[in-house]
Amino acid sequence: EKGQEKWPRGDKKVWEAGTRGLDKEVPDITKSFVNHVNTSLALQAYNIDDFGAYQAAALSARDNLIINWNETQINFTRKSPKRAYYLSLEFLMGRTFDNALLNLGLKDQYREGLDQLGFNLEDLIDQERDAGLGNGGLGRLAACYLDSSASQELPVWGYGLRYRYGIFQQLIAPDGSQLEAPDPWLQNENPWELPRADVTYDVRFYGHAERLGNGRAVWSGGQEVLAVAYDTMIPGYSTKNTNNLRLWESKPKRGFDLNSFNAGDYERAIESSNSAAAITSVLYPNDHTTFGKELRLKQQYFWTAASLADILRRFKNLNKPITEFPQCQSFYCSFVSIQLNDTHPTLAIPELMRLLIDEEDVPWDTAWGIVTNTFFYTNHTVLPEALEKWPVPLIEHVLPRHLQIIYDINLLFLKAVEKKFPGDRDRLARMSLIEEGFPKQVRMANLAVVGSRKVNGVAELHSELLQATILKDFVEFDGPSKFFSVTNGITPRRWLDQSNPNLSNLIQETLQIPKADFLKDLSKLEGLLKYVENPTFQKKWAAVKQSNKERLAHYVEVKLGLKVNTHAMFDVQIKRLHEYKRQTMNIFGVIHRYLWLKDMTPQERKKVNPKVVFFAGKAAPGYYIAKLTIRLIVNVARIINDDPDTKDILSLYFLPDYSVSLAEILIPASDISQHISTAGTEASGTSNMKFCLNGGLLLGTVDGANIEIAEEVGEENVFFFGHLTPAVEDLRYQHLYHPESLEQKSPRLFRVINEIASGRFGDDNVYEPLLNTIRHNDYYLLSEDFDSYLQALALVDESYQNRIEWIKKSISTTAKMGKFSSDRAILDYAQECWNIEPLKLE
Ligand code: T68
Repeated sequence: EKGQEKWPRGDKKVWEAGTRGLDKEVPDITKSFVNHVNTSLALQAYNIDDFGAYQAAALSARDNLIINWNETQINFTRKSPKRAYYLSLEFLMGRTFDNALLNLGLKDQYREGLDQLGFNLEDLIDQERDAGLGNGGLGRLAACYLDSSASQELPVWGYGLRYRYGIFQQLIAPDGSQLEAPDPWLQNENPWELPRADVTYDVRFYGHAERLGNGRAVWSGGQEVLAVAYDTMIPGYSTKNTNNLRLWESKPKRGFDLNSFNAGDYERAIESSNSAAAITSVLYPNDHTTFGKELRLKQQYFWTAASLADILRRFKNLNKPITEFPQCQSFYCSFVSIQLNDTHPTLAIPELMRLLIDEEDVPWDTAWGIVTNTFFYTNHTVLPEALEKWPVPLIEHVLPRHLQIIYDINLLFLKAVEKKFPGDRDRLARMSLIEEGFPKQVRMANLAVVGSRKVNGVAELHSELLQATILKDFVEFDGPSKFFSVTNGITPRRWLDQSNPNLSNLIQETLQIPKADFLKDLSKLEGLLKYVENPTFQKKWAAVKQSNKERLAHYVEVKLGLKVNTHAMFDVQIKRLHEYKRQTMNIFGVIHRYLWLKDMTPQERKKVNPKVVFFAGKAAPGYYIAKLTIRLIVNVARIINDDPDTKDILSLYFLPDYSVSLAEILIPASDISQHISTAGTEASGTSNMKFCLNGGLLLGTVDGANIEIAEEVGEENVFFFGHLTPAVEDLRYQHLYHPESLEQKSPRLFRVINEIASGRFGDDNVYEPLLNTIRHNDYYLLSEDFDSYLQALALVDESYQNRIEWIKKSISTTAKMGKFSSDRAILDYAQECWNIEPLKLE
């Protein structure tokens, strides 16, 4: 007993039994954990901390994944089904450990085993750094789709880049503005990846391309860089199927230049090796803007070239004729479909042409037939500034052979357009892959459309807008059947079971079905509708929300040292900072509320329901107006939270460094969330789905997937406001040519803006450029929507007063979210595009 006191943590007997590894009393998990502590980490019970324990537990969970992964991949190789590849420059995975345990169905066992060894599972989960290899919705969508592909047992691989630095870490400076710091997420070994030293490809840049006269060309010289594969296991939920995400790292082909080194020119010697390694060094932190930087182009080519080489090599192992590479008449003679996640991987189109023509000696027409049956293109935005264009001289310099191929594709394409629409020169100019100007530019969206079999938008409205605006000419040329819509989805494993275990448990206990039943068929949530009127169930539902609000409050207290009133309504807006998403309107709304409260007598204030507003999100480092918005939010928070008149009924928090794992805490705690983009600008949105799945109500504009959410859950359960898409163009025109004074348009907005300008929230003049965007042309129509926004907020307040009615809305919302599972979305792609079928590992 005395020795027991000195034992550092957990049960000494269990540690000892685990070390011996023979004791039948000790579960395998314990043995494997202790074994990893002792061998992989060379630690002991005496010197292991939570981080070490996380590593050991992760390695032991990984052992399970590796076995399933191997068996799945061998099964795919043996049965050679048609496969789909998801090419995405971003995979915003977040944490893996918790998700792996849930998908493996081992979470409870691990919790128990670790407890005996003196560790708390939740604390270990918190040790993991997010894999932040993405900016926002587009990257997180890719991650949800991988989870669904594995869970639906579909033969799908992801291909991306292994950035050494992910999305920057956001800090808030003393003056309230955003600062950026690097995100060295790989600093402490990443247990979830397997380096594949044997899977490498050479990738060429620069040099020159010489046509041979027979359609082929030789591309030589320039710089060669090595692509090395790293594999990440993607476990399916409640299946052994485990898919693969292959990320490429760039390395110098040879260590360094020995000649220069020997000549004493050390800098020269390592220069080329540095430039090779630089390609995968960092994720570009811009969403919705393009910069035309050479390194970004090199990233795109490096990744598509390595991925295509890998896909082609796998296909060639099958010894099938090359024409069977993509879609053909019969399901059984086609092997590859490739999804392009936005235009970022569009170079895959000329690259596959190059491989087929120059390396495989395939004639142009055959090659073009293969290419145009292989690729599928998803568009994620109609914002003009986000449509990728690359200067022709830059492509010519970096990828001379690809520019030739792009010009050849364009020539044949424009001939076909001319044939269908003779003499329509404007149309030719609009549809050309090359935009005239100084310099000329390659239009990547046009290239993606021309080179793909099908093209889709990410929600109904967005797909309609695409076809009516930026792709109109292409619809007229190709016919409407090439264009369709797949509404985005989210994985209920992470966004319900993992992030909100209390709700998931309540649902299971209420529906009395195994969790896997509703987590893999989200429409089963409709079963909850039977309980909407049940007072006991309502109480339990409210108690879960309350516990999630307390969890968030605890996070805020630990991270920011601030106390949050958990009896208030929680109002949340979390997303990338962007003018079109209108965080500005939200903060103006908060200021309006503050002024309104200040105008009241203390008695009147007592009758107001308390409210807490949360913001989180990053601004692109070069996006000045978005960064000013953050600064304004932070400074307004300082004033409001400190005002004794109002602080009990209104408070405001900007939570720094928004991430997937922070979203997992914020979303389940929300009563109401805001999705308030100018109509027609948000392609879909996916956090709207996450909030509603977790019983948070939606306040939003008639935009993106908000519309379909309302269709599913019923308009009576969402708070809509603002102008509709068809009005937006006219309003912008009016703003430009017949501007009305802000004072007339919205006196309330006028007052808010004047209060900011007067220096009430500090820094009198710094906000002028932000305020001017609204005073002047107000492109995102804040002044047009502000009053109806305030009305909607008032309606939210009123509805929240009737708590029972609110809870009923909340339950009904969750119950009707089945459509928004990413399982549905991925099956849409599998059927509409890829023509692939599940292949279950028995
Ligand atoms: C988002 N796009 C859409 N882009 O804005 C959102 N862009 O409505 C939609 O729900 C989501 O995609 C998924 O479809 C993005 O997130 C980017 O992050 C991005 C990154 C680099 C370049 C351009």
